[in-house]
Amino acid sequence: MKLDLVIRNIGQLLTMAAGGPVKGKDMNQLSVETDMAIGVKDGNVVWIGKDAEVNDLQYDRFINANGKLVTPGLVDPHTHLVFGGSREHEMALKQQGVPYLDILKQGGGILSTVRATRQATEEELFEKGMFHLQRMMSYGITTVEAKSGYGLNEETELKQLRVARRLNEHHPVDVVSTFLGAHAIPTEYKEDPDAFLEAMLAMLPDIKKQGLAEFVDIFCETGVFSVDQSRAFLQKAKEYGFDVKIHADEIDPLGGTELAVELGAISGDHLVGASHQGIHALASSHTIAVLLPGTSFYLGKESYAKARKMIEAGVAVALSTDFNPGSSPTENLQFIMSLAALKLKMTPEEIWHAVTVNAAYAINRGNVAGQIRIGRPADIVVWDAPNYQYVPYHYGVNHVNTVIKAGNIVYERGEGYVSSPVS
Ligand code: IZC
Ligand code: ZN
Repeated sequence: MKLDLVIRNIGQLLTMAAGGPVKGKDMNQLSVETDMAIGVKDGNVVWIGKDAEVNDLQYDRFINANGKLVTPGLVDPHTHLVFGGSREHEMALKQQGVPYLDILKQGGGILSTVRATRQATEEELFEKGMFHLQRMMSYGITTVEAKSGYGLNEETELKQLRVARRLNEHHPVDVVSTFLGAHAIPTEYKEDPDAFLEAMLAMLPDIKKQGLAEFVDIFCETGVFSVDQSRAFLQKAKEYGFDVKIHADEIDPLGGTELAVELGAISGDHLVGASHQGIHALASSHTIAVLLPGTSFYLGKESYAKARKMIEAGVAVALSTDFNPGSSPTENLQFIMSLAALKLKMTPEEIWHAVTVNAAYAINRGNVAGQIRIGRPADIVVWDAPNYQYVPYHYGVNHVNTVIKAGNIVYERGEGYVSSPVS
């Protein structure tokens, strides 16, 4: 059999192979193979072995990993990818100490992005989405979740979801869609949030029929939606056949973590204010904790999610950028890996589980993404890093050399880049 592609001379290979989400202390157990090679055919991984054995293989093309690190493509399981405009004008307010939720209460924040997204054409949103997606891919992301939630009416929510679908079709990165119609209370429903939630629920049969979203999410937060509203809303979403996610305990600890477990959510996201009970409930559930330290960092908060406590309790933790124009405007998941090390005190071993296998399970892609395995799509990153610890350590810059998606080379470091010497 002649292979399409072989990646040779891999100094450290992390396959992240696992039979399911990796929980608690197991997240610190990382299998590292040295002097390896990977063979790809028809988009899938078909061979993994020692580099010395490659001489027996036939192949069309090869990539020399130069003795460096190779991992699965990264998975970003929580982003607000499709939106109009940007919010740099809010930076001054933030510097003056105006809290995120106050900006929202004054009609800014999410509502400012809602106005821009309603005004934007579908084509404009698509072009902008492509731009951000391309940048994500350059940082090593090969699968991403994308939420709606900047329409808050039927017309614009559907527009956002259609854009996400088109992005999935036209860009190599896989885009997995979530309906977040319950992201904020739009001005026109200010006096009657329950009627707004009814209107968002009424969209679900059509979204299901058109296959426009796999998950339904809600922003459970002070001044947005309460725990009771979130419970009723997500229960209905489940009845319509959706898996559910929840923005829980991000800014104020309301008990959203417990609600995520109670509902059997595929993930509970943020969890900064998760209670002791909430953390233990998570540990004995199938719900994955998606932590987004970029938002604590960007909003200048003292408190971060208690990742150590979660991992010690036995929770499966994933990490994400939360890419959005308000609380985390960055596509750089590698920077989030550094924040996870510095602020969440996660080990490099835990961090790699959190951005690959666990992140894939958090968006129901555990069987196709987040692991390098025979018979699975070849979603692979060749890094310009001598070892896996190096990526979270050397912060704020891009360590990607080559990105391979479903066997195709989709991103290579541009000309003028000087590769670091092998240490
Ligand atoms: O646009 O501010 N937290 N939703 C909940 C966000 C942040 C996105 C935004
Ligand atoms: Zn979010």
